[in-house]
Amino acid sequence: MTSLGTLEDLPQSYRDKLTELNLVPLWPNMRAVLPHKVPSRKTQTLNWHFNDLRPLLIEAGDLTPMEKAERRVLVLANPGHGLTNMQATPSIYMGLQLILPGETAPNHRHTPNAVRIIIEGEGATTIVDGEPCVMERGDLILTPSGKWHEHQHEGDGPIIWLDILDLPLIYQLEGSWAIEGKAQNQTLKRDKSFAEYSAAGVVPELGFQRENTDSPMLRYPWAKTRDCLVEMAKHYPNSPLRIAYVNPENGASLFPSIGFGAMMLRPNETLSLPKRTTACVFHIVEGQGALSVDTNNVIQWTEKDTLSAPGYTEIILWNESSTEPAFIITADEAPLHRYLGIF
Ligand code: GTQ
Repeated sequence: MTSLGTLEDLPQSYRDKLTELNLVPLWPNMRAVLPHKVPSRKTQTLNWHFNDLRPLLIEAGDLTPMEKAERRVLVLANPGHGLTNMQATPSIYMGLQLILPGETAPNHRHTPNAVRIIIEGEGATTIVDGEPCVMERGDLILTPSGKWHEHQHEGDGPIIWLDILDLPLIYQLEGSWAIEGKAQNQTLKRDKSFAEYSAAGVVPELGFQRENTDSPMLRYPWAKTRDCLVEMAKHYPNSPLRIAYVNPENGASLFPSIGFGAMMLRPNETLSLPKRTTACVFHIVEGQGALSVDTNNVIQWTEKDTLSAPGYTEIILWNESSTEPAFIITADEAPLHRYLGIF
C-alpha cells in the first residue's frame, strides 16, 4: 500500500480555497475511511458492572422525580464513540431505567425500535398499543417503531431494566423523533400476544393479512427461553447452546436493525464465537465468568452485568462456575449488516 499525500503537503492558500467552497481532498483521509482489510472500530470492549451503577441509578430516583425525567435512565455510553453520543455500538443504544413503586413513565411513541430486558424487581407493566406486558426478570419486551408505550410500576421496591434501542442509527439517519400521548386505554388484562404465540409452531388464525412486518409477539418470557436452552443442553452435549429471538410469523429478526439471541454456557464451558463483522453486546442474566476479545483483552462478568465488544474480533466466553450454567442475552447489528451485504 503506497502512502498517500497529506493535508500538509498542500499549500495553505489552496487549502483555504477548498474550505471556502466546502470542499475537502479525499486522499489525506482515504486510508482512514477505507482502511486496509479491517475497518476501524470505535466500539471498546467493556463491562458496565451492575453492582457499580445500581447505587447511582437508585440515587437518580432521589435526585430526579419522574416528571423531570420522563424516562429515568442512565445511558451505557461507550467512550470509544464519545460519551455524549449515547452509543454502546455504532447503532445500539443501551440504558438502565429505574421506576419506583407507584410511578409511571408516561405514554409516548417514537421512531426508534426498543427492547427492554428486565433486571430487577417485579410488579411493573409496559403497555404497548393498549396491551399490558408483564415485566419479569430476563423477559424481553418489545416496543417496535411507532407503537405507543408507557411503563407503570405497582410493585414494591424499585424496578430496573436494560433498554436497547436502535436510536444511534435512526438519529444518524435524521429520523429520530417522538410524540407524547395521553395515558393509554388499557382494554386487556395482560399480554395477549404472548398467549397467542406461547406454543412454538402454532400461530393464531388471523383471517387477514398483517399490515406490517413487526413481530406480533411483544413479550418473550425468560422462563420459556431458559427452558429451551436447558432442554437443548440435554440433546446436544457437545454443541454450542445458542438460540435467536425471532418474529414467530416469519422467522425474521425482531427488528430490521438489531438482532437478539440467548445462549447458555454449561459449567466450566469455554465458547469461541464465530468471528463476525458486527459489534455485539452481552447481558448476563445468570452466572459468572470472563470474556476475551482477540485474546488480549480479558474482562470478568457476573450476573446483571452488560458488556460490549467490537466486530471483526475473536470473542471467547468462559463460564467460570464448575457447578452452575450461565445464561446470556445478546444483541448485535447482524440484520443490518445482512441487509447491506456486509455481513
Ligand atoms: O422507555 O420509552 O432508554 O423512549 C430511551 C428512550 C427508554 C422508553 C430509553 C425511551 C425509552
